[in-house]
Amino acid sequence: RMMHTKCRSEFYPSSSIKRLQFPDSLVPWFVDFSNYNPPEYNSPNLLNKTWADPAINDPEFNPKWNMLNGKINRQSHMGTYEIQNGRPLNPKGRTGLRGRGLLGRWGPNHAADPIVTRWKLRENNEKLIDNLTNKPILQFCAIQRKDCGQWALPGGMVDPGEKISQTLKREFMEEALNSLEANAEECKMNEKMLKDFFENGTEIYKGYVDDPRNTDNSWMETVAINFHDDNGEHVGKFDLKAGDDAVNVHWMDVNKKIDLYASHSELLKNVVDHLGAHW
Ligand code: RP5
Ligand code: MG
Ligand code: MG
Repeated sequence: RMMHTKCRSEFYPSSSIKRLQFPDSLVPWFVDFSNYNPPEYNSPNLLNKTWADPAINDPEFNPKWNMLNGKINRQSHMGTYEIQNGRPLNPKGRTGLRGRGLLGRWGPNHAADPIVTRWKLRENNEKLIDNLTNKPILQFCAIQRKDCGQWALPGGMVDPGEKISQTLKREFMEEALNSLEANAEECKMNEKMLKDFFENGTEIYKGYVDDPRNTDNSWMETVAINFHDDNGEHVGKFDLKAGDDAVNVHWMDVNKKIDLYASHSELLKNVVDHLGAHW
């Protein structure tokens, strides 16, 4: 169950809430676990936030599960999810915690992750080759998350009605170029430079993310797209600057030892296979 472990860790992030612990064999909903009675957590900070759903028992809340609900996408990349007692069920199984925790949406919470890569170069601009694997070393644009301090992709939530291509560019600009604090002129310049680059991406993954914030009733999903600067003449030359929910940003060497937030290391492994890079 590679893709369903971080969301079962004992301590729920940014809280003192503990998840119910149980053996892997009891994760699937179809396996009988009749006395399963996990705690419930709903972050009080979500109430009355325009970007979040109301409480599940709010009489005004009439979500259309498994559908495009106005501008809110309540469809899952994983197929149809089940509804039990009026609540969506995590398609990967039990997590030991009920409620929506820190997540804004009941059911799927849609994100997009830009995987921006370049080759690691020697001083003479030749690709740096790993001695053992004989393969070129890839670097990706990594950010350090403010919420947990872990290194991650500069991804973020898809706003209602927003195109994924827009989310990818916007989040990259916010978290890796600090566009929220840049002046209008700098923003325009960055946007112009990124326009063509972000046009040619390769879809790497679409689906469930093993995010530590997931619960039995709310979970993260993403679309991860690789944007590769093959000659390092484009975004590979950018001056990165952390912003918004990122506290640090840098070009990180990619190999099997990288330990990233949620399922982000697995996403990078897919890029490595795709580009024939060192791992
Ligand atoms: C992860 O959370 C996704 O892969 C994406 O990177 C991120 C989106 O959440 P925020 O960065 O907006 O918190 O599951
Ligand atoms: Mg963001
Ligand atoms: Mg983010």
